[in-house]
Amino acid sequence: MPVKREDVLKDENLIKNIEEVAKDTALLHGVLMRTKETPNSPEVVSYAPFTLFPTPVPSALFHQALAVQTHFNRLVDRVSQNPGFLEETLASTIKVDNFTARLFNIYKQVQHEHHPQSIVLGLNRSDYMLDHSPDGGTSLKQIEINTIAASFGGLASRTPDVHRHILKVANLPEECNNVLDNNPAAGLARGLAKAWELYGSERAVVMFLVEDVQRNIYDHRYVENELWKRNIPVIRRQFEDVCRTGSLDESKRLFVDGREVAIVYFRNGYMPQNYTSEKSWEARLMMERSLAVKCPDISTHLAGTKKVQQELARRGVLECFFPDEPETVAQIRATFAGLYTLDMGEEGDKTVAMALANPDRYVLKPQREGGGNNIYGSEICEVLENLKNSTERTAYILMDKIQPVPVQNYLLRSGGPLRLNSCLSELGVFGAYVRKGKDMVFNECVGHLLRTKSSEHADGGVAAGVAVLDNPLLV
Ligand code: GSH
Repeated sequence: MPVKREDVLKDENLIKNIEEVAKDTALLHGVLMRTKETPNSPEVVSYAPFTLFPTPVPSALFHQALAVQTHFNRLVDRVSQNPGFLEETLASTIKVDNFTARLFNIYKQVQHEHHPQSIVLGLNRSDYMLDHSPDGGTSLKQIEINTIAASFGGLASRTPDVHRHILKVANLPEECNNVLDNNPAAGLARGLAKAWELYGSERAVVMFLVEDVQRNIYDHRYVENELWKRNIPVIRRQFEDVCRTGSLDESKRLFVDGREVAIVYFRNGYMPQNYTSEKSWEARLMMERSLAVKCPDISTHLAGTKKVQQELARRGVLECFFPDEPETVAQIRATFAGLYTLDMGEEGDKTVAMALANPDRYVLKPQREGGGNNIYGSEICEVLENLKNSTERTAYILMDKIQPVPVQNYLLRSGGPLRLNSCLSELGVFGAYVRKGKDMVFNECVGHLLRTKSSEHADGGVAAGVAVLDNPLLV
């Protein structure tokens, strides 16, 4: 008799056995994180948090997300190349949001300088949830697109084997075929390698710009080691190292610790608190001015703001970016949820009224990355009642709240108890592209990432300690 997933979930003895197998398997396959207590020591590691079982995802929606990714790559790139659009779109935001204003300031400073570098490298991740409408239909809706430090492509390359093994031990071997192979680490590295080759100096390094707390180092190492395999040298440095030892020569080549830097790969710099002093901002400006390829450059970083996301959803805007490609426009637009401006004026006033009348239908989003910043439910009313007549409301955008169907699963987290949870998942798709001058020389969808959290948490990813790694089980 075939075993059913629901029965396995309820079989306490089996689950206990699988729990231990699962943790060992994650360690054996290198699904690793450093611990909270010793984030900078390679002497103590644990498994990165993950689900005991992969989560069912409709195959058609999964493939829809993969298929639209190269279009999103081009969209992000085109937005980043459109100063008029960026300036107009972010005009209200930068008046009230200091972090976006500082990024924008760097953008303006370098805009009027001669651009030494014509190579652009984008590594992003477009995140989606599956929305269930009252009529029973399910659709793919974009939550956001991360254009800086899009993470977990390394660990996601190792989780499919873990879940396949667990499925066998759980007597569900036929489900193994529905967990796909996945290797974003290799794909992200292909993008980095392409940009490095175009930079054209064998000795020049790829510099991962990292935080001082390095719990997620193994995720980085998978990408890093793909580069070393190709004999591309990699260094890891922090803002502080760039401040202390960084310089530009007369051709604007960037040197850090005496090494020429071909690519700055930002795995830091996306939150205000990453800039611990004025010196960090000076370092960001210096890197931006340099001949090094920046991943992302400042305009691509800005293209990933929520305000840009909201403007892109406005009628007619996508058509401006893809004037002769109605199919592309339709594919992208199909993934957009309702997005609403909070700019001052009639339209923004309407958004406020709409949110106050039905707060549970929406999410209020500030211009922040890293998770845990969004506002939900009654808190939306508190914030908007306070800000509704002030320009400060323009620091936010409003978005329809996606309504996914919860799925039962166990979440494994080092040190935490095992509990059957009602869970929600978010599907991320990694994109990589390289442009040289006007030519897109590389544009790929390079893999996926499923993350799952207990449905009691409103938002927050793996790095924030809320979600855990997962795999889609295609159904
Ligand atoms: N600095 C860490 C790293 O580079 O590994 C974390 C970076 C981070 O939080 N990145 C965000 C992300 O992809 C995008 S800005 N988060 C996914 C998650 O935490 O689940």
